[in-house]
Amino acid sequence: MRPLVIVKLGGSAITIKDKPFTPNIQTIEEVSRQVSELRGEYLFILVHGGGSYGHVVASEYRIAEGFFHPDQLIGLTKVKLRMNELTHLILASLASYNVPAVPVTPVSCLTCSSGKVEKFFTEPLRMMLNLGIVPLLPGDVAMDYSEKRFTIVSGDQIAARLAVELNAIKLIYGTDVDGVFTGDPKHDPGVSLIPRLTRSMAKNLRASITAGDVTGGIFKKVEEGFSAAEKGVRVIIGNLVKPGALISIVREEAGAMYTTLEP
Ligand code: IP8
Repeated sequence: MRPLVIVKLGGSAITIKDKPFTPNIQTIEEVSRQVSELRGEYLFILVHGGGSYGHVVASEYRIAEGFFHPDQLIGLTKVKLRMNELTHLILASLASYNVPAVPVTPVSCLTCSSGKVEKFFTEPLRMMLNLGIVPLLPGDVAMDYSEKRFTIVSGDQIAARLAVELNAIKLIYGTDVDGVFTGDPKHDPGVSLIPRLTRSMAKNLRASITAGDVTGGIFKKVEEGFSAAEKGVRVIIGNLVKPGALISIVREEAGAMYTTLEP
């Protein structure tokens, strides 16, 4: 069987983050094209983030805090509606490149406890992979056994968990910057890319950078990424907005820019 690569399509890459409910169609199309080109060599699971779709509504209804008021319940519906829109756009794009993808809804096949995935019914995913189908999963709302009762489960967490459980050879976190930098590349032109990031480097960086959304997002990814890297998955953080970047990251071509996590 072809080796499995899991790609997390970060919200910053596939949506325009500061424009509510706006997709980055160019990136979605370019990723689809590259997946169709790589499909002969690898099996893929694609996981996508919320970007300017899910996060806007999830924070309006404070879904990640768990259940504290019945008015939040309609927020679950609204998050699902928005995330379904984004899933649909990606699915349509994959179909246009003849990639046989099937959307899988995490809220229906996993449960959480205190925001962490506990049980994950992965059998349908395994059966899809056996057929060469590309499962497509969004970050999602999820039911939670703790007093939270519901939560948001990030695409980052879903991707890391699946990478370990399904023995992926690579887990790629795709974002809109080249990887992890010594500071925030969007605000400081003097920063440099860290090609190989260890846990202790990440800890020091985290302490020294006063996080905005971008850095906070990167560190969440790094944390989830290390949980998979420590179990033998090769974890890479790279830029999916650049044309052709997914192919050069998956193949780890010489000269390609990205950060690998070194457990
Ligand atoms: O963007 C969360 O996924 P993420 C998605 O990977 C929702 O953190 C539903 C807000």
